[in-house]
Amino acid sequence: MEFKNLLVEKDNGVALLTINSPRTMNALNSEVLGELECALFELNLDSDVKAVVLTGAGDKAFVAGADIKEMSTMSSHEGHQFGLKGQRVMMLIEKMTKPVIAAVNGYALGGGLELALACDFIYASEKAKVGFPEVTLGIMPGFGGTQNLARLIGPNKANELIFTGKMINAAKAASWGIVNEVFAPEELLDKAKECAALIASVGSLGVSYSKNAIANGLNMGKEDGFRYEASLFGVLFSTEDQKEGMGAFVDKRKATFKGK
Ligand code: CO8
Repeated sequence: MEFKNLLVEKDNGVALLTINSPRTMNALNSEVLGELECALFELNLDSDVKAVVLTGAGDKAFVAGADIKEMSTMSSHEGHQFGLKGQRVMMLIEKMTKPVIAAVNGYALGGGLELALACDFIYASEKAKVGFPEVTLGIMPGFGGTQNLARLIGPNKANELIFTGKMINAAKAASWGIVNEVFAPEELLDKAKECAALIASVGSLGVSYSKNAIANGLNMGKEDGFRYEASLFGVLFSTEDQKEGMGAFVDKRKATFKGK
């Protein structure tokens, strides 16, 4: 499928999904959100794709937020619908059976940071700046940011970032636990793709079930989470990948996984 605002490239199990509207700092308007929903849905169904890297075009921004110009004239009903549309994209990333790595190459603000936080983890460029400027616009985060940030770094740091509207740099974002690793700008994409390729080379069912266990387990008590993990663990023993992975270890050869 062709997109007006997105680029999709696939190489050896890894899909690179680029939001491509650098003139507006890749801001998320209704059209971009709709295209993201379609692209992510397709990538999730594509059995050749084992991991996705999500980034923004240009050297300034990952995504500088939801589109303020579009939002500025919205009615309460339209704002609600827009919020739900954005949240659908965030939830879709979380529910995808394959990992999505955010490669944050510049500003990740408001809805842009929410998009990065919905991904499974974040790699950032030294030039990245992240924050939630919503309060400076008289609104609050609305694409799941209050929920995802507080769960990720705890309420105190989330409160500070959200209540002040300030931006923090990549080093601070890493020290706060928002970003996994920081790279030189020219290295970021290669490092993200390298990590995605590593994920694409292992048993995709094990990866997918792990993502499921972590995401769902966070909404459960610990004992329920353990039980849930054990049930998924058991299911993997009915798969060809488990036989192949363990058989290859015993035979001292490289495993060839089929995702079945
Ligand atoms: N929306 C629309 N256009 C934008 C946005 C945005 N979020 N960010 C940048 N742009 C546009 C600018 O308007 C400008 O366009 P033009 O050339 O036509 O004037 C172009 O991108 C370049 O921007 P600047 O000239 O401002 O570039 P600078 O390098 O000087 O500054 C900044 C870069 C710091 C990123 C600056 O553009 C900025 O502060 N942008 C806004 C950041 C922001 O406030 N983001 C949060 C938006 S609110 C949000 O995301 C809410 C999410 C939840 C919604 C839930 C709905 C219910």
